[in-house]
Amino acid sequence: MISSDRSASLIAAISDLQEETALALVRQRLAAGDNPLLIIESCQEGMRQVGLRYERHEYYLAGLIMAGEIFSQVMELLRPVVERQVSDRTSGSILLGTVKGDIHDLGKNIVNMLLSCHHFAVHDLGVDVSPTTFVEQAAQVQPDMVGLSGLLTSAYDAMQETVTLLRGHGYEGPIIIGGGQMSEEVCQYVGANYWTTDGVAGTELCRRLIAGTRQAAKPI
Ligand code: B12
Repeated sequence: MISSDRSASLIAAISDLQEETALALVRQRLAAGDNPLLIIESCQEGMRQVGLRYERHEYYLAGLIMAGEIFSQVMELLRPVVERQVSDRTSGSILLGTVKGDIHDLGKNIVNMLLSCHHFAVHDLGVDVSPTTFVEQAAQVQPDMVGLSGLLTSAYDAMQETVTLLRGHGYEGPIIIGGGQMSEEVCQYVGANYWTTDGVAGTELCRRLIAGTRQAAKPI
């Protein structure tokens, strides 16, 4: 199978919630030497399709849960490969969390993994994190940057509240928002500095910020 066919099959397997097929395809792609970051990309597209099928009422909550479980298992397969392949010594620290009211964490966990591989100290506060907790932890950890994750439309307000509180308490570092529905418009509404819908690009941005090259990075 050529690479684009493997990618299409994996997207379809996730979209159809075919767990065994999806895992077999990931193993095949890894065995064929495919870049694990491209495998993550296919999985993300598969998850996006699950979301669309949920919107069309083809799937219900159970479908979202199942998709989440498949994705978690795929990540178990990919994590050691990503960890082996990334070998640079960038260092910096980030305070990361999914904002209040939102419990989606698969994307955030990918970003955690990618940044950890680049030797960032990642202080992951988990999910449904209140603005106050972000502020308390920022004061304690003194991170180089803050990353807010959120997938729900309702997360925009929680993000805005978090940014406002962080700034009000004197946090001056960059604030990056990430999640499938982020955009320039959302970024402006929230008052964040950067936005991304892609974990690999987001990781690259964090590395650039640490390297001090804060050139125009929106959109990334
Ligand atoms: C799986 C899933 C779930 C799982 C989540 C499991 C988990 N442990 O995360 C469960 C079942 C819990 C769930 C619950 C719900 N979900 Co849901 N879910 C999804 C689904 C299908 C996939 C999300 C996902 O994991 N994608 C894959 C990851 C890798 O992508 P990602 O999160 O975007 O992350 C990438 C980038 O955005 C970026 N990134 C993410 N965060 C950050 C942060 C930083 C700092 C950086 C740099 C980068 C970055 O890096 C990642 C890698 O590239 C989406 C569909 C979609 N289009 O996203 C719906 C979706 C997000 N869910 C939706 C809904 C409605 C719900 C529920 C309200 C359903 C319900 N009736 O209860 C609840 C809400 C619960 C809550 N309070 O949060 C809607 C949201 C609609 C909206 N506009 O608000 C979506 C869009 C589905 C849809 N199309 O309708 N869901």
